[in-house]
Amino acid sequence: MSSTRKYKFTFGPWNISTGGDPFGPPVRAEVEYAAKIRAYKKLGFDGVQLHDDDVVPADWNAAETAKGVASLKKMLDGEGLFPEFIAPRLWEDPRTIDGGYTSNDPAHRKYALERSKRAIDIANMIGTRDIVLWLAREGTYIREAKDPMLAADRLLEAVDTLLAHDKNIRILGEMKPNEPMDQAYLPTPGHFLALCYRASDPARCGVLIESAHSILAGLDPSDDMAYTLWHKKLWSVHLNDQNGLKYDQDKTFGSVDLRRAFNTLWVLERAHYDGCIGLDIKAMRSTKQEQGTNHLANSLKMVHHLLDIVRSVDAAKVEAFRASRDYEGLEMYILEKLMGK
Ligand code: XLS
Ligand code: MG
Repeated sequence: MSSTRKYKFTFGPWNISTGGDPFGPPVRAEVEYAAKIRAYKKLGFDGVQLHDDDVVPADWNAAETAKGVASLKKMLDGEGLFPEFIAPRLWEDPRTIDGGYTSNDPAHRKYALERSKRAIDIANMIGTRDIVLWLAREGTYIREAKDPMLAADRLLEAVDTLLAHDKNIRILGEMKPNEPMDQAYLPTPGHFLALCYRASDPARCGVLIESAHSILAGLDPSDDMAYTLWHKKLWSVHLNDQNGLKYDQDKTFGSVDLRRAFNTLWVLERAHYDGCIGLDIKAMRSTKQEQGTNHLANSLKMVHHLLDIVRSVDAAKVEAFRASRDYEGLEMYILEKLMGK
């Protein structure tokens, strides 16, 4: 069955990067912020994902913040771009060394909450209701460092505090099992979903799933997404790819496992997923300056190519293969589709 569903595509300014990694310095010059914003439409994207400090520096006062937000909003409006979400960056400040909401230091927990509330205020000013929590440092290097049940209390308390700060916002947990922590708390979408149902307003608590994060947890992104869709709580996705259980690679969508990427889009398309499709992709460190956005263009191209394949799959044929338990036949049907045969 063919379809003409239109998706909204987004990425974050951090996806155009200088290529520095833990083992070496930057290899590309920093692209000026305004130039990054101007690149979106040309690359075929509709919206921008933002950390709080991608909008304004975290230490600006209220007046500076309001002015800074207004100026970025003007820039986005001028380009016809929408802001998809604001994510408080709770992993770079010295006060988040031991985590934000689950830090053992009460002053640091307070900082994390205050900074998150400020992220909500920024979201309101810039015009989005979605707050993404990537809980980067909420976890431990050694299990004895924190009380894991108290940590769950604190995470729930944080979500409730944010939901109470603004009655309109939605919280989207973006879970990742490890890196930078050895073990993260709430390591998978399923864990965060369970917490949502205990939140003060479950209807405003949902999930953003990033393919690489599911793969790092040994899970299949399409099944993670399908289960979350079943809960009506898949509110955003970050499509990318990942070569096994290593560091988070954020590779071009479909570049490692074409069939896994196909399955991801098959699930989204068939479930009439209506959230944004974010492409959280990193350029290879070896990429030259003038090719510094090709990973984004290529990933978007991969989404469109795979959507064409998804839309060419004959649902009746699939059902017939299923009914006759001919999974060998079904597999070959899908493989040939992927090979354009
Ligand atoms: C890191 C995350 C980050 C989020 C937003 O792994 O994917 O980029 O999408 O904080
Ligand atoms: Mg992400």
